[in-house]
Amino acid sequence: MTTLSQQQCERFWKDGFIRLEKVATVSETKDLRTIGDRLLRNKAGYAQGLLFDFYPESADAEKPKLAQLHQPSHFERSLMESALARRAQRIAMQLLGPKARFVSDSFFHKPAHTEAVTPWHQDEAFTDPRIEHREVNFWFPLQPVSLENGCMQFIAGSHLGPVLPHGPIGGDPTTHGLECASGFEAEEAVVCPLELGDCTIHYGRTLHFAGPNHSDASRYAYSLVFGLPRRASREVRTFPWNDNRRLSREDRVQESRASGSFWPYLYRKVREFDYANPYEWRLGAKRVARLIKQR
Ligand SMILES: O=C(O)CCC(=O)C(=O)O
Repeated sequence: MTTLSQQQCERFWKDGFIRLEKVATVSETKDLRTIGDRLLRNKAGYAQGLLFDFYPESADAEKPKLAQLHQPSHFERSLMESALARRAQRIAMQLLGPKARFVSDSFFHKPAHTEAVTPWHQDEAFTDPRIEHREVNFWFPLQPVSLENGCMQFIAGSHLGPVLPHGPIGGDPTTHGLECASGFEAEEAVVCPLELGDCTIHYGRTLHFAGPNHSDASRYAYSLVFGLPRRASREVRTFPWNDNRRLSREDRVQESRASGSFWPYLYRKVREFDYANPYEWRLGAKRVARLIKQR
């Protein structure tokens, strides 16, 4: 599957998500699994705060309940240059238009026999409310997924409403993960089991969840996010759950930038900068002004 039919595009915009078959080849998912396994085993990104637990990071950092490695393509260039990433981008362009570009990727790992769920959330709840994010997220399981090992579930049409109130998991301000507790009916969830090579795509505002992993094996997933150029939000809104957070991973981000990782970080920012978007220049100028003020 390399292109969406008109009917599939319409279904995506009606429901806020879609389930697609055979987007990746089995060999592509096996390669992804090998890469993800290696990066997670080597703790790639931990020092930079890119590898973290969605749940409160316990003293036993060896055993995250739901590990997320954000931007694995920073460590494994081939991920962004793959035929799969290009295929996904073509589909993203069908949904969002020709300006859709790569935003980020992530590996997720949920260990065997865990009750830990990926709580109900909207990806947009993690963002700055002053900025409008128009993004689509491709989620590829790296083994077949069902209710038993934590497949994705969605609330159809939830992307048409507002960003609902969220809070950090368990009310712990050091936790990366957010959960949405109200404003929807979890019983209405659409469960999306998938075979190897299949994926779901959801919009950044669509409510989603993945259940516990009751199987004997780890559950891996790889996600690819594409978005339109960012612009100022047309709504005046606040996401108070993002105020006063003290993410444990953020401490590592700051430490790593202070201790030598600043230049690679700056290099990446310069390379990934959206030069054609005047709004990004405004945001960049504000950020530099803030940095100068802090020194
Ligand atoms: O893999 C998971 O359990 C969660 C993935 C997710 O929430 C996402 O990709 O937005």
